[in-house]
Amino acid sequence: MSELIHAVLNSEEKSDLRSFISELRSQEKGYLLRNDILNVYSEFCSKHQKEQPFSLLGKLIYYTQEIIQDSTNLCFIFRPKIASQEVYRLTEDLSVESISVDELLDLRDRLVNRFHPQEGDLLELDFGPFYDYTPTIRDPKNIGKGVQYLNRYLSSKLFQDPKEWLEGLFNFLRLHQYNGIQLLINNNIQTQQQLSEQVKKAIGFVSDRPSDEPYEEFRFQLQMMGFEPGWGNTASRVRESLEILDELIDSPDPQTLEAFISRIPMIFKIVLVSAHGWFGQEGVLGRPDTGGQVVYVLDQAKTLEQQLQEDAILAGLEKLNVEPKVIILSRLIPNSDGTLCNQRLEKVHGTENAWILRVPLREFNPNMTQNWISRFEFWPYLETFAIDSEKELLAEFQGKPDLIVGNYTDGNLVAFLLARRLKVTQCNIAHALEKSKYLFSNLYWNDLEDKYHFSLQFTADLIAMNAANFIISSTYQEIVGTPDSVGQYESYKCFTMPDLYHVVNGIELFSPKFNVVPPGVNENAYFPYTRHEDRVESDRLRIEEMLFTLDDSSQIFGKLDDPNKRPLFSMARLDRIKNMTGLAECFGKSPELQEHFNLILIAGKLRVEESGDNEERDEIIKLYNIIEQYNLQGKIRWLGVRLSKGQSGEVYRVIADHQGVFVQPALFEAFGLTILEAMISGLPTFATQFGGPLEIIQNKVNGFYINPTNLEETADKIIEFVLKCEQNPNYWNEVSQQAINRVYSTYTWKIHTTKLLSLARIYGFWNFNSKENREDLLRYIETLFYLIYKPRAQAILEEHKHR
Ligand code: UDP
Ligand code: LCN
Repeated sequence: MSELIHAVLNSEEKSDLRSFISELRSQEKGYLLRNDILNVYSEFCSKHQKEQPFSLLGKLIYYTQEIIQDSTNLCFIFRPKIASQEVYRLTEDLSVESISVDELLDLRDRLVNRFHPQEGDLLELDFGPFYDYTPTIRDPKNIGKGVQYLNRYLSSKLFQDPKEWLEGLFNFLRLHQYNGIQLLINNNIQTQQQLSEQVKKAIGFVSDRPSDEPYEEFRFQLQMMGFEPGWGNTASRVRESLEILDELIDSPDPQTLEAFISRIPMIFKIVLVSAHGWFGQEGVLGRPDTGGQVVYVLDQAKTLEQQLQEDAILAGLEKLNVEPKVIILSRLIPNSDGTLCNQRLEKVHGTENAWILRVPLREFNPNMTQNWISRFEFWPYLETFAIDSEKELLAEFQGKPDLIVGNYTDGNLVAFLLARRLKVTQCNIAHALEKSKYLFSNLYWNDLEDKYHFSLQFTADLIAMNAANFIISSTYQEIVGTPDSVGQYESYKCFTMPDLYHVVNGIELFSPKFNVVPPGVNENAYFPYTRHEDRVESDRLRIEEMLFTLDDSSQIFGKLDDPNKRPLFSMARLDRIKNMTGLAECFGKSPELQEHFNLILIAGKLRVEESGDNEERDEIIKLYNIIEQYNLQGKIRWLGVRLSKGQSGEVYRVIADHQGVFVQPALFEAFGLTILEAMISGLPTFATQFGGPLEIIQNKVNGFYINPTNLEETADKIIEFVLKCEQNPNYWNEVSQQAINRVYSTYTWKIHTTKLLSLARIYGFWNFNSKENREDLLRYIETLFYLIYKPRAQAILEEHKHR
């Protein structure tokens, strides 16, 4: 970047830079984020009739993420490529110097009047040194492909240092048991040398048998050779597994390693932690804090159980009464508002052995712990919840789980506490990291603390993401963003929490712990509207009436003047970031949209007094104001209904029957399950360009991007689409079919679970071989937990006691 700055300074564009700086100086804001910078620059260009992207200055602006102004200097924060940052100070006389991370963080503190050097230095958190022992990916485009990298790394180790690594592999193979029954190898094989010899012998033995001969018929002979169940269910499967091991011993390569580890029967019991929300199978979706995560975890639990069963059968464990078990761990909510969230144990529908286990919070204060608690207030309860859950899980599993998966900040922190105590592999799933969702959430954390408690949330995030053995993200950009926007995990790399701590290196983005594994969509509930044979006519009629004509003011607002217009549909929780009000405003401001469409919203509740959530209450009021301001009576229906999965599937299909569209207008969306649901149903979908939808949709191929902060442009895009549909009646069908194809080819739960289990095995193996290297990191993390997180959580608890 330094070269580029000097190129600008040494060219005739130097005067442009001067004028641009003076333009910046005229702004009220001292801290400009990317969007502000682009706006100022574009105004500057039109004022001075400059060609934007082609100049050197234009290029420099392209890489600028933030600009901070103080009384004399400007600080430019550049992102020359994904996951990297360079910071420069530009003085009044246009001299340039690079500044360090420490200086940058001090500067940010100064900007919010929280820089007090006379009081001594602030605590600095630096996770960097702990990653020195572990391999790191070099090329940013390979970030998120951790397992491929790890396989390559491990197999090269096997190759370079066979003695040590084969010893590791041998010890690993001896480790596996199911309910006390030894698997894979027994005491007849005592050394890795013997292992290598016996494998060849066993291959010879099974090769002589009919390929489909069941394992049980030659189990005894294999046992004598040192092999226990777990290699396969037929002679040919056992042979295949042994041959892969043989090849791995002789000439290791990444594919062979992955193929072999993926076959090891080592995962039977899984915990999925999803603590804060209403976790249930009915009547919970759409409540504040309870959306996609619950859908995701439930679907994941079902498919995981199924996959574990299939794997156990293939491994030849059927006769051992192996019963894989998946437990979703959540909190029990005594005042459960008609849901089953007050039940300790609930079986997951359609499974044999997947359960929701709900553990109550300790009775610190019945006014709090008997009721639902917002995710922003949940922090004080997590440690004791983890301790109590540990006991319950051990009892339910009759032993330790093999894998613990956390969800969202709170679940990930509980997963860390459990994994640390039980010494089990920990996987994290963020779903949404609030840090990038709420602008300046770290810089102004102190002012926002009462409402959001970000100091706890971001500390918990740092703890859990660093402690996790592996992290799965739904998209690449969740980790490191796009060429011009910072990723969600990337935002934890370096930031200040003024007066609390500075993070100089919060996470190693190039660590192979990161893996992109997107979720799927429940194909029983959500399927193309054209599959008439699978649809129930009476349901269709009921949903049709509910959406367009039913008069029920208790849960539906608005009567349509012309119910036959195309529906412009959206469904989301009613929080600020989901921006349902933005969509209503976009519709209100565009007579042309109103001419072509009715706006149908399924969102939250209809009455302020029915909501217990601050943001939801604000949004309800705002939505009514917009309806009034733009006179939308007769053009909008707003449904405050709770739908079952089957019903919501039929909603999308009925909207598609009417050749409608789906709009997802969030200001930021981490992933966006409604987009998958709408697309698989066959709805042309317009989704926010901020976040995950950018990877789900391929613009103008199987859907469309919108910038929800630009209402006019959003309206224009939808109008352009509808006009095209009117000219060419087949256009709607083409986009609809492309949307369906996109989901079936890329977003299925089968793909997700196969990959997740393969990751769990490989990281389990890696963890086993590198355990001692992590202890110092985990000790550091524990210190943060006890010295920063816990006292702050305690303070909230004191406050809760007085509620
Ligand atoms: N949902 C629902 N009713 C509502 C709002 C949402 O059933 O009123 C469901 C929706 O079908 C989807 C999930 O909740 O399965 C929302 O997931 P998404 O990832 O889109 O957003 P999140 O709420 O997790 O931020
Ligand atoms: C949370 C969100 O905010 C959504 O973007 C995701 O789709 C959902 O969780 C499931 O991961």
